[in-house]
Amino acid sequence: MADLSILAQALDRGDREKTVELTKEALDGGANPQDIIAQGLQAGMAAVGEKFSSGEYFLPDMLMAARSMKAALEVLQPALEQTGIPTIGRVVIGTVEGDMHDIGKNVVATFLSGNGFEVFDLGLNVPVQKFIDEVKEKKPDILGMSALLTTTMPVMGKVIKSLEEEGLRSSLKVIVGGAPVTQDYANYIGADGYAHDGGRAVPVCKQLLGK
Ligand code: B1M
Repeated sequence: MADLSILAQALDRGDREKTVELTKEALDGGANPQDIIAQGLQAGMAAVGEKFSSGEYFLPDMLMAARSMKAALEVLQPALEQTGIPTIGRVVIGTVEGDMHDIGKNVVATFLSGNGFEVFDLGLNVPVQKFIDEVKEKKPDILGMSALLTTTMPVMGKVIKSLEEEGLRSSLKVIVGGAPVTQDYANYIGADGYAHDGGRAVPVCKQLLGK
């Protein structure tokens, strides 16, 4: 079994080539893609975040780690996307306005589409009005919002308020997530669901739709 802590270290160093190589090795060696993400890639990212907080790392270090993670996720994507599963429900998802973090949101979107959801990914830095417009147009069963900054978390509440004002709130379920988001915060802003990570987003979304 692959030692995923070595993968975490390669990502922490921002070594894209090694991160991709070790991800391929782990996958070929039979490791579960979800474990590769959680114990390898996400663990490496957590170390990067801590070093950024302590002043050991700077913005370029975070960017190098982000690029390494994106490249590794591309390797994992086919394994995460099973085929032939009937559509369970339609999801519109995005990272809220002011927030340029999209890696976690991409992981959640990949997990959902790999588990039978039809996913419309609006990308990052999505304005409140864009969420509303897309809900009107795509008529999703679920709206998913991601926020990685304490300063952008409140935007998720603003979107929920706008949905209410537009008379759209009762027609869909809302799930929120992102590193600083908690179940308590989700309850506070009136979301229907919260997931700590991409793997858990799948059962939460299924449960929200009674599946
Ligand atoms: Co930034 N950043 N960053 N950053 N960055 C954090 C978030 C930070 C915690 C680092 C730190 O200080 N320790 C900190 C936030 C502090 C705070 O608000 N409390 C921070 C900061 C301060 C900043 C800047 C302000 C830095 C600066 O400019 N001085 C700046 C802000 C830019 C902006 O958004 N306006 C900034 C910029 C960046 C980069 C652009 C360099 C890069 C992002 C690149 C990208 O995403 N394309 C970056 C990175 C990489 C990070 C860290 C290191 C890693 C984030 C990540 O990708 N994690 C991060 C530290 C950390 O989180 N430990 C940090 C891996 C990812 C798989 O996990 O995103 O948590 P995560 O997603 C998980 C779960 O959260 C959950 O499932 C995902 C998959 O399992 N989840 C959901 C996420 N969304 C969900 C939605 C759901 C359900 C679950 O339902 C819809």
